[in-house]
Amino acid sequence: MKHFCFGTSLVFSLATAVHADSWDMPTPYGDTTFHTQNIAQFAQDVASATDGALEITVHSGGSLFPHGEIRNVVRSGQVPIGEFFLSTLVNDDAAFGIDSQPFVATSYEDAARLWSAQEPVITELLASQGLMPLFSVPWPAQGLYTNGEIATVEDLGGLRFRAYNAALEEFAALAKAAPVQVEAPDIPQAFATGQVEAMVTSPSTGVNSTAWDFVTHYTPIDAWVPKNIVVVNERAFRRLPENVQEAVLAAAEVAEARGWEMSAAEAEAQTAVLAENGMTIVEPSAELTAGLQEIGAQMLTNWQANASEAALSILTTYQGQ
Ligand code: PCA
Repeated sequence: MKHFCFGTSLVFSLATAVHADSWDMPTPYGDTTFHTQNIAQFAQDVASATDGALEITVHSGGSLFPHGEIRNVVRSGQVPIGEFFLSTLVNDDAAFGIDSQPFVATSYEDAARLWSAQEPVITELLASQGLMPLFSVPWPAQGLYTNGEIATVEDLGGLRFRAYNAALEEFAALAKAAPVQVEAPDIPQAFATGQVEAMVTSPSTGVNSTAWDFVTHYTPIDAWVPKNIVVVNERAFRRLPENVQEAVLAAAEVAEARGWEMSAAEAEAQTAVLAENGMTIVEPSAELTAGLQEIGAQMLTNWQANASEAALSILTTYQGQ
């Protein structure tokens, strides 16, 4: 009997070992970022729903792969899963970039409607690369960080301006500022060394990078609500046992809903943290808003000129809703 028990537990543990999968997951943002915290919870949810059959190890802050490589390494299968800023894929297809166009969707409500129009289009585009989206979560609306008040677009002229994607580069250039690409974890260093002197980002990233150490003013222009996305390599996903696949999809759905809620809570709370740390929060002047809207209109015209039929359909679906 004893012998039999031993045999059974050995077989059982071998079976567990064979079926247990362990996934490395590169992400671009640091551990204090709410996106990273949401993903850590997602990984925990998957591990507990599958009794440890799938363990996801999150490598945050670009520590395993730099942000710009994450899509490619998931695509090639070097890692099975990863997170990145969705609109960085705009060179593949304009469809990926619509959420970073100024004044298209500026509230969570609009961002959610835009995402429901965008999701089927980008799902198909990603499928052609062997990728499958799991969930997408927005950042709070993007605001302006500067030294001193910015009353008009002209006040941005000549400033070395931190950018995180092509749209923000275009935005800075149209404002006659000088765009410099800097990843979020490198923001404090870029300001400290004078590489940049102004930026547009969320209150979350402002707080995560202690913006009050290098800028005095925050202007909530709330011009766009860009998203991160978590994707899996489709072959890696299909290799998982069916019940594990189901657990991943269920946890992803929960993570998307939780992430949107976290984002909305951050928008207010982190703006308050900027103020508590001595930053001056200035509502944008009518003149500044009008100037930024002109830039947005120009950018959207350029986006449309580069957009595929499928990308254009996102805008018509969204605007028709
Ligand atoms: N934070 C990220 C992307 C948008 C945001 O709010 C960043 O600044 O890189």
